[in-house]
Amino acid sequence: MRLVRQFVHVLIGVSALLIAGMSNAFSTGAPVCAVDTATMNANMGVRIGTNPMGWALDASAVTYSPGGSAFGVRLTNVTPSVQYKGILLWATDSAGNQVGTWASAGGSFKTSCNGQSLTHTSSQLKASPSPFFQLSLPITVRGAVTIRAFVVEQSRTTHYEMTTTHVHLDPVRNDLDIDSSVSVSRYQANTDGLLVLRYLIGLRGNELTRGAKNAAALRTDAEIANQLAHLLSSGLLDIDGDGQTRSETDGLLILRYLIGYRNNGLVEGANAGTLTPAQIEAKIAALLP
Ligand SMILES: [Ca+2]
Ligand SMILES: [Ca+2]
Repeated sequence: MRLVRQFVHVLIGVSALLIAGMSNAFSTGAPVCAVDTATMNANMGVRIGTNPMGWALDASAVTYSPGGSAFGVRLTNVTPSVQYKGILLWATDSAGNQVGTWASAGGSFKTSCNGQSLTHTSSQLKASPSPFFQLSLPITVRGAVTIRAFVVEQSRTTHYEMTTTHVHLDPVRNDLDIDSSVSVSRYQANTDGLLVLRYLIGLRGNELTRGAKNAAALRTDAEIANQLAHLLSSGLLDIDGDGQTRSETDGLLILRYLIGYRNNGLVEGANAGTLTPAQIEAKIAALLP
């Protein structure tokens, strides 16, 4: 796995529950959305050791990004010749709620439970490693996420669990929902606009965010600063296109726009470049998807 470092450290526990010795997996996929060890023990035999067969869940990164790119997870075995019949894969948040949506992997696999689980389509033997199964997590997910897998193996009777530490990376986006209030008054002058203006003035820490976050804001103060740093470094806040990003022009343009100013009322005294009011409006509108 690649090491990735960002703000908030959380734990993604990766648990793999392995059953072997079954004569059959459910031939058309697991009939449940999730399963626990006790149920597995009761139905398929008590495990006989700790990871005796070398199975592991391999993640595409040590971070996950709520609202961002899909998080890849695949099933691997230290012995490539070991095959498996069935799999049930799902994710839970820190409260134990099943979260996220799996992308259909096609072929031998399908999603179930409205996309919240992924399972096999037949009990034919499948080679290791599996494809990378892609999990998308909504932006409302915060904190620890546990990816769990239940695998029906080719032979033997055993299952095991394991955990590994990951890093939560809140995704930056090319938009002006600075506090990530999402659907609740997503773009606001007195929160997002004020945050941009304060940041460009040079305020940081509590001075940046105090009183400027929507009650529904999902981003932490550190994540807000990271979002603003992203917009600044990518040049997206140079609204008037003069090659600089300044509070008294670009910051003011954004604040005015979010208040509702348009045309000459928007740009008067705040345009250091050569763009027309319409072009400036278009640049801001592009940051309000
Ligand atoms: Ca917002
Ligand atoms: Ca500028």
